[in-house]
Amino acid sequence: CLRKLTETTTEDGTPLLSTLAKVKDDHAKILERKREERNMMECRSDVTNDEDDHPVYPVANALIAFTSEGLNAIQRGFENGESLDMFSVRMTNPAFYGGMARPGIATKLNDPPSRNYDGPFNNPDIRIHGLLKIGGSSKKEVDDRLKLIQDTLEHGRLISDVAEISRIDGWTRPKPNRGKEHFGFQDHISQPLIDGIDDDEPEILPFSMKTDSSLLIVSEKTASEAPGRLATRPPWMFGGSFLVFRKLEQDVPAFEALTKKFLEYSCQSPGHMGAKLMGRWKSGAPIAMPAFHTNDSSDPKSAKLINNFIYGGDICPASAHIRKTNPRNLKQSAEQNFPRAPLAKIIRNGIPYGSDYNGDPADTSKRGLLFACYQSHIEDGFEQMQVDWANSEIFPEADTGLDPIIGQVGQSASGTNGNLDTFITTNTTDTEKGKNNTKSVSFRQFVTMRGGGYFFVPSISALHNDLGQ
Ligand code: N7H
Repeated sequence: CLRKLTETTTEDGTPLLSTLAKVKDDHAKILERKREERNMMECRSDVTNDEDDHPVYPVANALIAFTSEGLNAIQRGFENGESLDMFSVRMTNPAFYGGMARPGIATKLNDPPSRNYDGPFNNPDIRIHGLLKIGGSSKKEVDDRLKLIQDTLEHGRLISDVAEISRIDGWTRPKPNRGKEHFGFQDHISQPLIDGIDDDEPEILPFSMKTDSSLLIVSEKTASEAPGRLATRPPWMFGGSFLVFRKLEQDVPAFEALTKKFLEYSCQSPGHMGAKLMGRWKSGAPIAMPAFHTNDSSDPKSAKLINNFIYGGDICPASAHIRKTNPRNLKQSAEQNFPRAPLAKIIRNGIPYGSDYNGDPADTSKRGLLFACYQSHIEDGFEQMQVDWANSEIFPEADTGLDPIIGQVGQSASGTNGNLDTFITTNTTDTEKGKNNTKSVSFRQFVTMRGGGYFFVPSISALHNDLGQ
């Protein structure tokens, strides 16, 4: 049935499943294909315009990913003696194999107990084998694509006991907050630039963000550098990537209540306090750039163009979310203390869920971010960022404090989040350097994990040749 899925095409002839490009592909070909796709989109006649008069292309894309339990289930179904070499998968990818709740890591992630997750993650009887991730220009496109996939699966009678697909919907927020997450910040600005693939996008080239593709896509190059020493990654994994999915609930009133206390923290406005916590103003303008030390940029469209900066003074606190998760230019001492830091590269692609907060503190409906990120080693990527950086008060140096946005301190037995302690700097000019300008901030953690998992997204050819026996 997996083979059927990879062979199925949509009406316009594009493959049903699109996944990350195979790393061994000729990079020139990938670039050429990107250009062709762009041209094709520009020539399409079936486009409508949105309220801002931007073209809306009726497109959808999908990927399929598996947990280690899912891969084991596929292996058990093989009838011809073929093997996915699950021993090597396990030895070389312990984080993926053991999962997000494995002993040893759960306490470091500080995730809440699974009984406090949302369904289906709170049901210990549900064994999650895989994930279909479908993106589209409208709900209709997504529904149609899902139906096509379900029909293919049913028709193939292969996963006949897929009892139920548990569905989680996310969507871009309505105007004027399109492109922003629930706290109100422009998202999807900064991503690593993949060597050989993003070379034609110099205008957004940030210093120190060029990334070897092998940190994002499993390749022959890193097969033997994997954490387990007794094995190498089986070749069918090459060209695939590990997907970390987390449903992260955001307490918007709590975030807003904290930023309204801006005077206590020597900030100039709630927006300024938010920028100190995030490292960017809501428009996306980085507070570390001189033009935005005290002012927001009003044009979110320029956010990508102003991603080319490094951290110098203390205007952007070292704890700020974007500085914690991508410190860009670490001091030599920090590089020595955190030698694996250069390997922490992820491609993020999350989407908000839940309705917009209507400003009424009595609004108790749930909302947040369906966080997704890709990497070639979960230990070096997501786990290093969450455990060693965001949850640590000493990254990149002593007295930095936790990441105020995603730092996790754990929950009490009754399900109440603990207090998160961090520091922000109060400087507004680069001349006021030094630790005298820091204020400690303590508040109840306002982002809460509500479930998720570790998945492997195989390449199209692996789906076709190796998994779809
Ligand atoms: Fe973050 N937010 O919307 O408030 N994140 N993030 N993130 N994040 C970033 O640069 C946010 C989360 C990274 O290169 C921006 O695209 C929220 C996790 C990284 O300068 C904003 C949640 C992890 C970057 C947010 C959340 C990361 C980044 C600025 C959870 C990894 C790039 C926009 C609810 C463990 C930094 C942008 C760089 C940027 C938000 C989660 C990582 C606005 C609300 C779990 C690497």
